Amino acid sequence: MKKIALITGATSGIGKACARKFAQGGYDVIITGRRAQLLADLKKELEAIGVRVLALAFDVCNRKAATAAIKSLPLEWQQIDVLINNAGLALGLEPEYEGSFEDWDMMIDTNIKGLLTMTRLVVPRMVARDSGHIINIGSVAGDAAYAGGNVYCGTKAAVKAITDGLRIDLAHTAVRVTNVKPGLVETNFSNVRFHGDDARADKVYEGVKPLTGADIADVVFYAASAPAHVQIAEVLVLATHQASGSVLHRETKK
Ligand code: NDP
Ligand code: 8X3
Repeated sequence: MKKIALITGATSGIGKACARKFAQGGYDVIITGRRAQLLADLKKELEAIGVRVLALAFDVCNRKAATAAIKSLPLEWQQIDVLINNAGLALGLEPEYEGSFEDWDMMIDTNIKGLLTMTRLVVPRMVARDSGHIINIGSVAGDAAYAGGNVYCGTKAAVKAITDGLRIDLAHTAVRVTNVKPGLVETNFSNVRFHGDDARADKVYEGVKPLTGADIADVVFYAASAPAHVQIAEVLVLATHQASGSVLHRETKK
């Protein structure tokens, strides 16, 4: 039987690239996200590669819906080998003393609580059969705060601590835990962060060659493909002209 990967946030960006990479790598994939039509389109695309695809539309912040989705998995989809906790977002770049309560709640509910919900729902079966791999998408933003990053950076710092904690809790098992921490990746991330202000989003990538979702998917797939005794605990992946969350060299137009 083929291995199975479940990817949250597979409708766009890094998650979509992971779904493609794992499908190309021979995995059957469970793709999830809130936008059902995008999942249906991706399912069609990936099935053409010759793998099985299960599309589950739900919001990771809705614990009832997430629980129902995992509990409803048909028997042949229950053995999830790789859980990629990717669904997440940043909202706003205001100073903390001017930030929006709604934006904060959504980031915390998605990036921290959604990731925890999926982990709690999927990992027990991995423990029971003593195999599996959880790959969380953290961020360079979790290593150090940058201007205006406050709460988003806090959520990714939490992802680091939660990932490290899970690795400790699973050390007696063969289940592996990885934190992949990307830097600047050109996806829908900035359009979401700036609430649909695409011109402002484009400026984020001006004068620099950012990473792509496919670059991150390659790293995620590499971690999942390592020999069973090798646990890639954490990987920081930056664009060549990025040095940290707040240091980025941009080419200025002459
Ligand atoms: P995108 O906006 O392109 O994709 C985000 C994905 O998350 C979408 O598929 C979206 O699906 C899903 N998502 C968001 N909220 C929810 C929710 N409540 N329930 C289910 N799915 C949800 O951004 P990226 O691909 O860039 O982001 C993916 C991850 O990578 C995030 O965790 C982000 O923090 C992290 N990251 C991104 C970086 C970047 O520079 N782009 C750098 C470092 C980390 P839908 O809307 O259909 O629900
Ligand atoms: C997403 C990338 O630039 O906000 O985590 O650190 S950034």
